[in-house]
Amino acid sequence: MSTLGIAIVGTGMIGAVHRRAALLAGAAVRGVAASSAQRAREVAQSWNLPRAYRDLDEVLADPQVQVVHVCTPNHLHRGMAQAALEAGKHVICEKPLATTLEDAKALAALAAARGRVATVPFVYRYHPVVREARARIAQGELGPLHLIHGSYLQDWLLDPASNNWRVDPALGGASRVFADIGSHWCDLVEWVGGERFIDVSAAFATVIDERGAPSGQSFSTPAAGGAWQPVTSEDVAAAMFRTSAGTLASLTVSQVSAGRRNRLWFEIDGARASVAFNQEDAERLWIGLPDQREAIFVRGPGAGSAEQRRLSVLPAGHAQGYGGCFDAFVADTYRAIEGEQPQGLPTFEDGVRSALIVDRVIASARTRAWTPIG
Ligand code: SOE
Repeated sequence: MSTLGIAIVGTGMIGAVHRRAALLAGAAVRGVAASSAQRAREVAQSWNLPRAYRDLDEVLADPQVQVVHVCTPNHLHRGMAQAALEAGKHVICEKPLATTLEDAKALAALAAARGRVATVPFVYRYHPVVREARARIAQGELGPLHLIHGSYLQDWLLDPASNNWRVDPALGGASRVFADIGSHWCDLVEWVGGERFIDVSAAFATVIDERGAPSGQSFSTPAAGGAWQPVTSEDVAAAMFRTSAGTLASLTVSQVSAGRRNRLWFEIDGARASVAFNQEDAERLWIGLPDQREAIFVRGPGAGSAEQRRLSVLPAGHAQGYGGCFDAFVADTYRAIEGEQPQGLPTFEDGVRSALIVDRVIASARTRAWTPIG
């Protein structure tokens, strides 16, 4: 495999995660672009990179860059990913792919027309035990599905002093908590369960009406001072879905649930068995069985499905986790650029699917009605 040259655009918490994953996958990080030339210089120095790009145009003009990682606030995704594709680059674009369904569709069409690899980090697909759950369901171990349920809860916006660009719909998009983290849950359970949602009934609530001045990165400690601002995006949401096979699903999402830092949890209950997964305890898959039995499948390279083994790069008992998912996702994106076809790689098409679900969830919350997804 030849060394890929990559550039990272956006230097917040997630830009640093992309950088570590790129390095581990053997790419050469050529440089970084940020919200200002000064910030790009500071980050390039601390990351020990050859270049601090003044802006995106400079990134795209660099012939040593084959892949652009778009890690900026959501409202910039469309323009940046489009420019990168038009310049012939492969693109990894943070989720949500775009803040509207139309923009997400336009990006996916462009990536297909240009024949570029274009992926979106729905990285929870890369937990090895998630792959195990998917394989067991695909093999029929659970039988027909009866129910899908779960939640994705965080608390980094619990303090009214906390604020962030995501809270502002002009920068984050019309939906906040659902588009930011509900999108992960929907991608995950559709992919694991193999059934697609066709209808939704959703409700949103903003429980903190005013927040301090926007500051800092996601999950950072709020800074004091600044004028308080009214909040219009949702802090919590509840949604019911129905799949094409008729299975009911329910989801609760929140960024204001004390003590829940990044707890994505789902359970899929079938006629013969159930499986449950907790992102904060991701070394184990719970398997519920009839006749007073239950089992735990432990992550590791020595047992289980082929994909579970492939992604278990450390022995059982040596925890992997979120960072490992990101590393595997980025490595698979680069493998796709080299012509391989890694299983379960989330692409711009998955970004469009997610944008469609978010669009329909928003419509349902506004109209208070069951709304078709399609
Ligand atoms: C913030 O809520 C965030 O960083 C999301 O944007 C990510 O997609 C999720 O993986 C963790 O939380």
